[in-house]
Amino acid sequence: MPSKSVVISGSGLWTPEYKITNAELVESYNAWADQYNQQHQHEIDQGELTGKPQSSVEFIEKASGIKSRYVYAKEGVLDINRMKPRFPERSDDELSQQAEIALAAAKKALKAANKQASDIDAVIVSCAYTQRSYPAIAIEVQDALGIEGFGFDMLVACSAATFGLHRAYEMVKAGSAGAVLVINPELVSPQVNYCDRDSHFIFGDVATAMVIEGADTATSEHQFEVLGTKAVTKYSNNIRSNFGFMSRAQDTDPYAPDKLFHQNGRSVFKEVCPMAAAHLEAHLLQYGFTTADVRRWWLHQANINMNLLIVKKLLGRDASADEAPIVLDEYANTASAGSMIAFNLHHQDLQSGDIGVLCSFGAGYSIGSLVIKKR
Ligand code: CO8
Repeated sequence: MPSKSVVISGSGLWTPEYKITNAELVESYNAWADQYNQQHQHEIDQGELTGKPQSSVEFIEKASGIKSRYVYAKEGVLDINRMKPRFPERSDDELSQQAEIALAAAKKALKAANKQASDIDAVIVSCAYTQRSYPAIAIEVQDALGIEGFGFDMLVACSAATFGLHRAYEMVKAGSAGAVLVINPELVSPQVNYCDRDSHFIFGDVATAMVIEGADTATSEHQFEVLGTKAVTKYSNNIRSNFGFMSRAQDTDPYAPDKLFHQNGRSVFKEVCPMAAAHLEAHLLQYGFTTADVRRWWLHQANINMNLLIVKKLLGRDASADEAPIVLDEYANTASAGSMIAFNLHHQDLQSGDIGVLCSFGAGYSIGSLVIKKR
């Protein structure tokens, strides 16, 4: 029996209402740092504490390419007496914030895919964090949409979205699901340490979603055949958060900096770029393609210099914005959703037969890719 063709038949993007520019973020961080240094002047003078350094808009733009980010809740982030977003706790009977944004993206993906809830057999919520362990956010979304079948959450930090698509592809290929909804509600702002000069600018919130199904059932306008998926992980402590279900029992400060996102950014940059380039080259080779055959690269969006370097390594020349679109200037790093945002905003112009690559890389380390072909 010929192997079943699997397609991405629709995608959706939900962008939060609130935007924070670098200038706003730097102004509040610097005011907080001044206040901290004044309040701890004596300990800093005694060498017991280190003074907080100033942040700068110029550094952020040059080092990362990020100019702004969207957040679910702006209130609190810029308040120098709070330095974290404010999320009112919701009752068990209310929709959770993460399910709310997942739903918003999912509805757009279903519409683009020309699908009803009754056409979907499985829901995967794949992202860097879920706001609780259980019941799964995916099952909450499944219930809200009225989908039969099953749902589950999966966490793979920056590669959650591509790893989620990988699972969905395999499920459709194997016949265990006819159509799968993969959603990436990246609600990351609660885990950002807005008091850390080196990382306060990196992240933004967003939600993306895709419908994966067999080519035989797909009816949407823009369909991409998934030629294959490839995933790799290699353990590294260079990007880490120690917050977890054990935190309460460990009798340590649950708000300590190590319980939030922290990284050795320079090492990540140096180690991940060659890994990602080699991974992509090997993946393309599996189908007899070279990098020159790729019409569009929807790459992970963590740092513009990383993307430029990786594509230059692959192509042996600079890539144009049309070949490898950048969205992190506006959205910042949105954990696993970056390449999905790029796809959402830049796929409708591709012609039948064009080859594209979706790729993520980040904490774990983890790298995930899909080679796809416009139908
Ligand atoms: N303003 C001014 N100066 C600064 C600032 C700032 N905001 N930050 C750092 N500096 C200073 C440093 O202190 C340093 O000073 P000195 O030379 O005196 O020591 C100097 O600038 C240079 O610092 P770096 O070497 O750290 O600067 P880089 O050029 O390496 O840029 C970056 C820093 C932008 C962080 C860069 O290293 C980078 O982007 N690396 C890649 C990181 C990456 O891709 N990480 C992936 C993380 S995302 C992920 O995996 C998902 C995790 C799950 C989501 C978590 C959500 C919360």
